[in-house]
Amino acid sequence: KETVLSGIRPTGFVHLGNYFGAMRDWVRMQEEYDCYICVVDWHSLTTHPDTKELQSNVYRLMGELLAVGLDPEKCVLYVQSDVPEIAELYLYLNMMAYKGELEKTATFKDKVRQHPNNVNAGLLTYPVLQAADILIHRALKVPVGKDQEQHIEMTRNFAERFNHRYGEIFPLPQAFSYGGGLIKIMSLDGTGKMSKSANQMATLYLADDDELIRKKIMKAKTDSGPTELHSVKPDYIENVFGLMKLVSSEDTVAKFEADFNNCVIRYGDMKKQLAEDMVRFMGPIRERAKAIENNKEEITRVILRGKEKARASADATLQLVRKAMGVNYTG
Ligand code: AQP
Repeated sequence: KETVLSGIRPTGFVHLGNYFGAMRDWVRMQEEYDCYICVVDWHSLTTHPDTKELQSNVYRLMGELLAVGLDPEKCVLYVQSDVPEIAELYLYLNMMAYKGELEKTATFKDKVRQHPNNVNAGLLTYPVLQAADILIHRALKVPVGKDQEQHIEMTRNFAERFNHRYGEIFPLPQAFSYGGGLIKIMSLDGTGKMSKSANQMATLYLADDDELIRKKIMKAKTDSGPTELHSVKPDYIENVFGLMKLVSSEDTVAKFEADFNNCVIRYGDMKKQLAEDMVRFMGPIRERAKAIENNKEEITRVILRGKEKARASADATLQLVRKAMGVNYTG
């Protein structure tokens, strides 16, 4: 079986972008691959240095991962800081990464804009730590959203440089999505990707109650409709259709597509329909998450179990790495 690695930051509530961009594929992949799914708490420190809510975020996120269908019997579900081997590999990989390429990374530039007073070295080397997350299990496939594509390409570059210098230790991983193309869900206000700490009224969180889901969808950005037959949809309209394709029936989507093409679409009606289909889709996940979240002992058991398995895999890779580099002095 091929090895798969993916991660998510415990920086807030899980949203639809996380779900459709990544988590949905994780649930399917655990049936076919050796999956490692990691709550990447070290990554969250790059932008969220206040750790007051870290523990509750990690527990809630673990609960949400279980609620969407990840099964600790089928995949290794663990927390990044439980696996110190990742930090050692990160150190070695830092020598394979160049300052210039790190500074050019799109996500780094975004984060500098968002957090101008905290441009720390961890933020700059974020793609290196992510490469360590992936390479520590010698993973081949990385199911992620579109925003992560460049990071996976950087991981391949670091791995290739390492292999070239010290020997073929790492397979070269690829970003993966069952649909082929990687997914990007936009924020409902049409400004950039949906993300945990963006405009909360424009982000659909898995924890939102039914009324809030309806309210947010009814506020989603639209316009007065097309004026020419078969026109090209603006991004924010494409996004509403995109969400509909994910949760509504094919007939429903086809009806609104036809209305759009014939310039008779009523976005109010479309959003009402989307809201109802979304409520039907998200409600059961939210209720499962609520039930699991309160079972702290169960989540602790899952974390401890994941730690043991993830460390065994990480240690095996690190032995190979140290041997290849010649940093093992006592055999
Ligand atoms: N909008 C999105 N569309 C598709 N996929 C997405 N992902 C995130 N947003 C979208 C995918 O979710 C996985 C976890 O990524 P993350 O923890 O970095 O999620 P985030 O919401 O972007 O969280 P941040 O970085 O914590 O948000 P901010 O910066 O607002 O604080 C990844 O596979 C990602 O591709």
